Amino acid sequence: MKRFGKYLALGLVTVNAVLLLTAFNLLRVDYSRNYIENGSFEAGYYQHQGISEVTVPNEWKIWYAEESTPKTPSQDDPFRQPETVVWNGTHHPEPERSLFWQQGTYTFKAFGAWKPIWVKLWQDNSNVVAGQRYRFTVPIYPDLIESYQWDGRKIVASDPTSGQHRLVVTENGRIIADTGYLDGDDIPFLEWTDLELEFVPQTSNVRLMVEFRGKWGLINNGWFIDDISLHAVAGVATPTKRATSTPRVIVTPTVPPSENGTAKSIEGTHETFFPIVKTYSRRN
Ligand SMILES: [Ca+2]
Repeated sequence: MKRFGKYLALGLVTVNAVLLLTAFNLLRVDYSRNYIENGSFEAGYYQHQGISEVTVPNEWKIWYAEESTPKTPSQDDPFRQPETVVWNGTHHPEPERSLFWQQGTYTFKAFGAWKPIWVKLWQDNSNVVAGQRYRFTVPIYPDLIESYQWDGRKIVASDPTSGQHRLVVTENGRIIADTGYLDGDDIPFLEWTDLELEFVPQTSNVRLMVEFRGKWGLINNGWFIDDISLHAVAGVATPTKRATSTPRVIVTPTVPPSENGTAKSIEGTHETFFPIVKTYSRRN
């Protein structure tokens, strides 16, 4: 009985120590800090595996589908290598300058003409605090064009499944939060959307990934990303709308629906230990 009491006391001391450590760590959380490194792509870049067509922002890693990557359902042509750039907008003319650059001098662009592409961009972060809620935000602009009018105006891709977008957070290889694949019904083409995902890590190491893909060989499969952030949030946040002075491209979707159909195709999401809050709000 004495030994049982000793173990009980030891257990209580351990639990209290863990609780105190957790409370201490939570007190260290800076709610004003952006925990993403080089989220606006202003801090340099490198060539992925020395490939000049695949430029990656520093602090980020990339994966892209190749011809051998299995196709998605109903896809006909195979995936091909995309081109990616960290684009300097210093001398770029308006109105594109204020459209594709959300913050600073550089924006990230991935694109492919007449070919399906699939890109994942991720960053490992070891500065999060276990038990704290975070919001991962990726402003994204799907530049998915079916054709151009005689005056150069863009005709947006009419099939909402032309573009699929996803945010994923993993911890030691295990998915802890996932938006699932969101197509054009959730992430409208030719405009900015803040794609957001909230999560609560159990450790201080997480991997944050944004993913997008186009399964048709459009005249332009393109995406812009800029001003990515990771912020600690208190409680459960509600969807937010961010004001922007960004002008929207005037688009006249006169092209009839694609023969490939307009059925929404969202693949299964994963069960997670913590509740997920996923929000996406248009920037207008
Ligand atoms: Ca930027």
